[in-house]
Amino acid sequence: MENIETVLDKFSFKGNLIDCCDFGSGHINTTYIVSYNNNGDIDRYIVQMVNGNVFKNIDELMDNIFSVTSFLRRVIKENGGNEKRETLNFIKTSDGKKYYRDSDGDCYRSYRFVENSKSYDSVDSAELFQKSGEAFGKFQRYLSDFPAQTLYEIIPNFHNTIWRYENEFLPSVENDIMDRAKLCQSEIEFVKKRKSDCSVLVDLINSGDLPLRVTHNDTKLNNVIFDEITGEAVCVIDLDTVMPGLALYDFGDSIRFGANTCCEDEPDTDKIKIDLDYFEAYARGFLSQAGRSLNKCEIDHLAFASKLMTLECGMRFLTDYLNGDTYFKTDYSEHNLVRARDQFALVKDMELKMKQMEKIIADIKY
Ligand code: ADP
Ligand code: GN1
Ligand code: MG
Repeated sequence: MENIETVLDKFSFKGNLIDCCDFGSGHINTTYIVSYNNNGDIDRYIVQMVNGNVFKNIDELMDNIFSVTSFLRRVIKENGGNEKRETLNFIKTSDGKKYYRDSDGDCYRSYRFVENSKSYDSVDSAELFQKSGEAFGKFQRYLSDFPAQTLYEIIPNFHNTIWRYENEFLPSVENDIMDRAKLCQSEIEFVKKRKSDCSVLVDLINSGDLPLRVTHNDTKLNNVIFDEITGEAVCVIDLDTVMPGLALYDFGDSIRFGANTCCEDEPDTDKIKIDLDYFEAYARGFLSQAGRSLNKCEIDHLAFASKLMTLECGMRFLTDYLNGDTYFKTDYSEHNLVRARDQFALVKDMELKMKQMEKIIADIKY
């Protein structure tokens, strides 16, 4: 990794660099916020080193992001919005490239920081969560005419849960390269007992009941930014995994993260529950924007998808723990195991409340 100032010199930022700090709390990329004094105006940019272990083809990744954001800019303008705030605006390098590859092979990209905005790592009110549901629902609606076949599948099988079970989870248990399986037998069994859940959505795609749409695929609350002054959702960020997918993945992953009463690495699993008020608030927000374009099979599986995305994410954390923490950023050696346990505690609570979750969805008018 080159010195960050050497990297910044490759972009066409105007003015003098006054500050560069680590930023954000994503599990994948390394994010900085940089400030430039441009004749007395302070211009701020996000600069990110893209995780090359996760994203193998940066050209395809950046092509996807540039085509999606240009499409969104047009639709936002047509709908009377502000395209400078409501989608990411990327900055090319001084030699006109979409990213900079340094001498070690690490890749960096940059976009304008949306001023007076913030992201949240946990939900602090049902109202905030409802707004994030509106933002992701609108994101999907705005991309409904995007030609999906022109997008690269950046991480194949990203939410193909049964594929992850068979090709990632089971091999990690069998190979047990860190000799950690003995420390998580009950968690391994928890996943194995739910194998039949893993194929439900994939089977419905194959039978033609669930349509592929252009989806975000990583709809954590901290991938939406909010206006610091008005409190309204401004923009959906972290576009690395925008690909053809299911509306159910986007809905379920948001619930997994935001309707949990605790954060993703709460040490006390007894505190972990699904908050049904938050579940309802998000569903209202999401359906108010995207509901009319969804079919009955999609609506009928919203509650189940919330449980499945939680199970899948827990399985991914557990797989990474067994593989020696090579995918997600971790702060301590048990971090991925703690995260996996939390997801499974949430799955258990959703299983208890599944009927109530289904009724909440059935009662929403949109
Ligand atoms: P990762 O793939 O690592 O999650 P993100 O693109 O989501 O990377 O960025 C990491 C974090 O940085 C986000 O979760 C968010 O908290 C923060 N972030 C990124 N861009 C902005 C922005 N324009 N305004 C506020 N926060 C931002
Ligand atoms: C990662 O990049 P971030 O932190 O928004 C991961 C998601 C997981 C999430 C779990 C590309 O999201 O799939 O659900 O962590 N992103 C990728 O917190 O794998
Ligand atoms: Mg993120």
